[in-house]
Amino acid sequence: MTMMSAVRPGASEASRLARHAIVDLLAHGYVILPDAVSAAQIDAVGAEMGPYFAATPRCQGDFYGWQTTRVGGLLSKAPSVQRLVLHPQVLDVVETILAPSCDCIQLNLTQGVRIHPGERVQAAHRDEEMWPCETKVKPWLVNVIWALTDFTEENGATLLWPGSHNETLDRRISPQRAIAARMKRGSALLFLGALTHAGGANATESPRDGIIVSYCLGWLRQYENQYLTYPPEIARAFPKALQELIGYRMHRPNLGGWQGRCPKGVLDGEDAIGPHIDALPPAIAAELKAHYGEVR
Ligand SMILES: O=C(O)CCC(=O)C(=O)O
Ligand SMILES: [Fe+2]
Repeated sequence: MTMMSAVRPGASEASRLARHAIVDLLAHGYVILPDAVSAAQIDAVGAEMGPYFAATPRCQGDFYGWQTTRVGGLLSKAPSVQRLVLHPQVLDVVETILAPSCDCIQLNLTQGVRIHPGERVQAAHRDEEMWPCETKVKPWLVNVIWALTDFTEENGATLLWPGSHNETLDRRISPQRAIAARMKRGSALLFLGALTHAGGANATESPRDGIIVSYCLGWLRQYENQYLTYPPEIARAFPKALQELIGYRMHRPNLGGWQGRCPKGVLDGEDAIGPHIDALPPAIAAELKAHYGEVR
């Protein structure tokens, strides 16, 4: 056994952990993956985020908070976040939950959240509230909060209302029912977009830092406009998997195109003058073929 395999789960161990995580996430609405990345990886993210947390003014608003600093567009500001977004076990869990309801999942946002000393408890909410649709039969969003500092009850660990994803939203839900997502830095909290939760109050002298990585169904409007945040000249340098996650990909049938073709064409320098080309899932393609027969 090598050093690596002694400290890192092998492929089958990782997929067993992912299966457990999926069961917990669906049952309780959240799950914590302890030590999901190494201290070195979290150090790198923290070092890249430091100057942005320091330079960005505090938020303004009763949702965002008044003693909180938020930073968006992390894939280019803090490139180490790219590895968090592409974390294989997290992606495995998220895809299992969201992929059945879309052609492909997408990145909804990346956001650094620094809760400063003195910040009050955020109002209870659901992250799926941004899409004003009464009933959502299946999950539309899975959020991940990566702990850059330890999360404690005292410093503002995210508050969660276990099981609330099966209830209707109650903004005045009892605080007694909430639990604090205590976790060590390098751990990841995953929760469903329908789970009632809130950023915690920070009663300590030090900031609480986290990174939100949010994934959603590929046919929804993204919270963070990914194409303005990562225009082609920036996105071109990203790994293909990341380009696709932010939306440089067609969502079949025929959604999110550029000039009637796959938006990846922009990154590849394709000519804007060209044919519209069907991007259909196999079932619809077969239906249309059956409708017309083989003759074109
Ligand atoms: O930072 C946190 O703990 C949670 C923040 C949150 O829920 C949000 O901003 O939507
Ligand atoms: Fe939230």
